[in-house]
Amino acid sequence: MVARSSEVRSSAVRHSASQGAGGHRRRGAGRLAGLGLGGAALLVLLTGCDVGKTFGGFGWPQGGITPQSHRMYDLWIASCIAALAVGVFVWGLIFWCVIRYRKRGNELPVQTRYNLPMEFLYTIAPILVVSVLFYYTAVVQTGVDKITKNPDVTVEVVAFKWNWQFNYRDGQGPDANTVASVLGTSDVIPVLVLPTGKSIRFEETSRDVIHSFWVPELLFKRDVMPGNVRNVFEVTSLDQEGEFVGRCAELCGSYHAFMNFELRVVSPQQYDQFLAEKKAGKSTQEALTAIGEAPYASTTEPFDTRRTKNNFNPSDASAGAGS
Ligand SMILES: [Cu+2]
Repeated sequence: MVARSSEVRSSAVRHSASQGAGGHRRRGAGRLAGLGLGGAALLVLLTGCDVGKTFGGFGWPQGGITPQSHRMYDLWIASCIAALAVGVFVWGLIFWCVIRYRKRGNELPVQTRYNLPMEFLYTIAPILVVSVLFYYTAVVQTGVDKITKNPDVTVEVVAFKWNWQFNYRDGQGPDANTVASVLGTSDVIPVLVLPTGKSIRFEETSRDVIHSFWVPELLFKRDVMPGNVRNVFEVTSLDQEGEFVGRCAELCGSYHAFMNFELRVVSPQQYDQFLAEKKAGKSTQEALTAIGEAPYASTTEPFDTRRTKNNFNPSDASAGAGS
């Protein structure tokens, strides 16, 4: 009891003695905070506008070909910079505290529990940070999910084990008609031909299990559901001509890994001609040749199904029956 009261007394004495140093300490904390923020600002300045490029996109894939992909990329980069700024500030505070308040003797240090401004700060600051991140995430996500009334092109994506069919439609929804179609087989990779500079709606449906339509350059994938579900998404434009590999991104069975297609982005004139050729009854390969494009996919190739009667025979009950 005696020891305790003397401890309290000595603490009180020290507390009053350190009042003068309090202002000094606050200035130190302010300087440190300023240093952290200044460091983050300097980092941005030194690396120029495209910070993402300097740091390899902070792990996010680069080279998106739609406005949506660029907005998602920018959100990611901004979030990383915000996270790093907060990180530098917090790490700075931790190291400053470790050094400034290291143990100097056996006396109890000044206790600062129930410091209201401090508790207010570390309650409000995280809420603010999360609110800002939430706001921009909601804005970008709403933009990515936006569906318009009259997209320039509507294509129905039909997935099945283990390939794709792309139906060019004359309208939106399940009641529209297919005017031309591209079908993948075990021997030929399906090529989805689409124009640059046009808004495109993808209406997805599956014939069997859940698949996922994924073109890495769209920085986007969406599940393709069986039944009456039509998963719909749109891109406001494709900004770059070229060949881009497409994949199934949902484990859908034995040959899931080989369920590839190719997205071929061409000029609007080439696209119109391609569609006209298809409507006239040409095959996809003939139509591609007619518009001066390579007839077959170049980003991926059909795989060997190895389904011969020797290694795939469902009637052979002894195989896998556990007998
Ligand atoms: Cu699949």
